[in-house]
Amino acid sequence: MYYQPEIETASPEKMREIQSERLQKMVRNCYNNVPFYKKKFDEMGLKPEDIASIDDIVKLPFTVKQDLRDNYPYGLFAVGRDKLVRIHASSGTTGKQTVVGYTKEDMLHWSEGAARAIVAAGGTANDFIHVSYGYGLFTGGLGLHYGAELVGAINIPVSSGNTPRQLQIMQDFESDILCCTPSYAMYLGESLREMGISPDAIPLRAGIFGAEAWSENMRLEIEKALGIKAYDIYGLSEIAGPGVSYECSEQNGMHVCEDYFYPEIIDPDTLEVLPDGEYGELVFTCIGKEALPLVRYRTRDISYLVREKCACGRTLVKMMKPRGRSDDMLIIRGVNVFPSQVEHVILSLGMEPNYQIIVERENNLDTMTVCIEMSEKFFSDEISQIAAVEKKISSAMLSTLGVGSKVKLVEPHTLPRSEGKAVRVVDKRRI
Ligand code: DLL
Repeated sequence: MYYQPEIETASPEKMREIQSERLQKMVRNCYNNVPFYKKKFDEMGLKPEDIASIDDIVKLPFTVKQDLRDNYPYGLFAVGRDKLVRIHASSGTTGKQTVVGYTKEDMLHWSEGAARAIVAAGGTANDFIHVSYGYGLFTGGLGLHYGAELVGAINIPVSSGNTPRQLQIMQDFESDILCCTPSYAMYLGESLREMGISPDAIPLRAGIFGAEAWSENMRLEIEKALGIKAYDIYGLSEIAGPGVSYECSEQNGMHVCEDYFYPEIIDPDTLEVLPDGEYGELVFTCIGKEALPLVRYRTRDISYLVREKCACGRTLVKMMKPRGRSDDMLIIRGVNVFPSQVEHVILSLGMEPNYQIIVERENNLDTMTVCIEMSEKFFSDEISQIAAVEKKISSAMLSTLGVGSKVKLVEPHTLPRSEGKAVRVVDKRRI
C-alpha cells in the first residue's frame, strides 16, 4: 500500500525535521557551487547560516524558467561532469529548451517518487507496467521506467506511438497498469472501441496519467473507455520529472514528495505565500537535489495545497489537480479563460474530449472558436440538430467562462490526436 511508509506517513514534526536539515544542506550547496545563487544571495545580504529551519525558506529568492534559459545549458548545475549521470530536457515550444541534470543520488530520489506513485495506484512487484510515455529527453518514459523497476514490477518500455501495436502488446503481454498522457489514454480507448474490442478484453486495471492538465470529467471518460481506475501524476523536468506528486486510492489530490520537493503556493503578482486552500502559483524548492538544486522555482502551474491526514493514511501534503498554467491562461477580451474550464463544459454536456480552441483577432477584437468533434453516433443520429447543439454548448460556455465563443461541431476524426501532450489551443494572435 505504501512504498516508503516511514516517509509517506511521517508525522508533521518528523517531516519538518527532514525538510529543515535538507534545506540547510541545499542552500550551502547553492552558495558554494552555483555562482548564480551566490551572486543573488550576496545581493540580498543573505548567508547560508541565515537559514536555520524550513520556515526560513521565505527569505530565499525565487527562480524562474528564464534563469535556466539565461544559463543554458549547464550554468545552474552545482556539480561537475564527474558526478552527473543523466541529462534530460524539456521540449520548450518557445525559446531554448531547458536542460536538467541528475547525480546518482538524484536519480534514486526521482525514481522513489515514481515508485511511490505506482504503489499508490495499487501497483505491486507482480504487475506488468506498460510505459507509453515517450522515451528520450522527455522525463515521462524513463521516469516511470525507473520507478517501475524500483518497485520490482515488470516494466514494459513500449514508449509512445503505433497505437494498434500498443493495444496488441497490452493484450498479449497482459499489461496491468498503463502509464501515458491522459489524452493518449483517451485515444487508446477510442481505438479500442473502433476495433470492436471491449474494455473487459484487456487486462488493464489502472492507469497513471499526467504531463498535462485533465479534468475530473476526463477521468470518468477514461475510466469508462478502458475499464480501469485512472490516477493523476504530476511532475516537471526542472524539479525532477514524473512523481513529484501522485494520487492515492482516494483519487482526490496528489501527495507531494515533500521530503525532496518542498511546495509553496504564492500570489503570482505580489509573490506573497498564500495560506493552504487558496489557489495560486505552485513553487518548488528541490531540498534533496545535488545536481540542479533549484530554489523556490516558479512552476506557473495554478493549484492549491491541502494539509489534512488523508484516508489512505499518508500525511504528505496534497496539491489539488492543477487548473492549468498561468501561461496557458487565455485572456479573451479581458476575461481569463483556462482550457480546462472549456473541457469541463464540453464533457459535462456529454460530448467527447476531442476539441481544439482557436483564438483569433478580428478588427482588434479577440474571438474564440471551440471546435468539438462529434462522435460517430452523434454524427449519424443528430446531424439535423447540429446548429441547436452548437447553440446549447455556446450558451453553457458563456455562463461558465463569462465570455462568448463560437462553437463548431466538426466531423468525427478530423481533429489531430496526440501521442504525448495534446495541443488544445491554437492562438493565432501570437503568430
Ligand atoms: O510533463 C513530467 C511528467 C511526465 C509528469 C509524465 C507526469 C507524467 P515537463 O515536460 O517538464 O515534465 O512539463 C511540466 O507539465 O509544469 C505542468 O504544467 C504540466 N503537468 C505535468 N503533470 C501534470 C498533471 C512533465 N498531472 C509541466 N496535471 C508542468 C496538470 C501537469 N499538469
